[in-house]
Amino acid sequence: MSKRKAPQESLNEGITDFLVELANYEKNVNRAIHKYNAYRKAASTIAKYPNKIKSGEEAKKLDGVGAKIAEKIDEFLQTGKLRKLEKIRNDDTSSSINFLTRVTGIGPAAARKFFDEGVKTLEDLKKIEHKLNHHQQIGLKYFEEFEKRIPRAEMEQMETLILGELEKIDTDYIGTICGSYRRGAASSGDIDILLTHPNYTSQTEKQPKLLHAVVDHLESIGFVTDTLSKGDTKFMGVCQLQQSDEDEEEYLHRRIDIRLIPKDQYYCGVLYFTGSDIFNKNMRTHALEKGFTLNEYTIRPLGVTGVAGEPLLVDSERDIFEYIHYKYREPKDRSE
Ligand code: DCP
Ligand code: MN
Ligand code: MG
Repeated sequence: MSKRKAPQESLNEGITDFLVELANYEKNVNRAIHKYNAYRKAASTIAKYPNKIKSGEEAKKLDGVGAKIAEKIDEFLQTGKLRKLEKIRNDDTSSSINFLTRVTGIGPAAARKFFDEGVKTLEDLKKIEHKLNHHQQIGLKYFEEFEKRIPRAEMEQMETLILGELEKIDTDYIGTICGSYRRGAASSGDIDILLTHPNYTSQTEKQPKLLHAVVDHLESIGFVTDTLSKGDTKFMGVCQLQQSDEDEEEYLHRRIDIRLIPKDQYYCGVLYFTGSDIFNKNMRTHALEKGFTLNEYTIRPLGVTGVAGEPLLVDSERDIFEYIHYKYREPKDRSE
């Protein structure tokens, strides 16, 4: 999961930028996830709107834009700024907590705790490095590098490398780079890899070896450089491409997540981890309206009493769209 989302480029960039800033404030400082979602949703519909918005009234007609956001849009259009945001930016507590959550491994709760202990800046964190857990220490070590987005060309190089190495370990592996990369993004915050193998299904034993073999191999060739966490089905870590003779500069360290998924749940996983998160939410809502419950593992019909039945057979992403009568969308059209 990446921390910094790409800015939304649109005719209404000023508006979408302030909405995203408010969203992050609600999530990181107030831990108000519903408000975070509401601002993100409004930002995403406005980003898609093809005209330059001239008033809050006009914006209010769009999905997810209510009276309060419309009011903020009016204030922004009339004055070029937002008092609420100016206040947040000038507030020591908010800006420090917001900053601390940019370190991977530091969530809103840990950020609040560090702040209460007087830890506010990168320098402060370095001084109490021994108090950080391993994940946070790595987050601190690569702070500047993780802040940089990964250009698509580099994502393509990593995809080629990873899929090539998978083939060397065991030709039966199936791997997909999901996340924003699969949606065609020009840059990505991290690398999200989904992995499966025909020997592993939800009916067999867990097979952590299938994941660890891949991680160990990627480590042995020097691609994976650090581990943040390594479980039976999920690896979170750091990777780096090796510099070649043609390259002028070293590659940066990048965040990489690898998930091992049972074969029968693979396409629900691919769908979920391709996102976007807003697209996922909308699709889940649609599924519920059609009487199905959809998550990152399965799609199940809901009985009259609202109890979920057995998982339906899924052999492709398309199958899932068809079960719920949702028009198929290519990954590049799944921003919301
Ligand atoms: N996801 C989700 N809900 C969340 C977190 C993640 O549905 N709360 C899904 C959708 C995301 C995918 O997982 O697209 C990967 O998560 P990332 O945070 O890595 O998001 P992206 O890859 O889309 O963007 P980025 O380029 O910033 O990494
Ligand atoms: Mn990710
Ligand atoms: Mg990602």
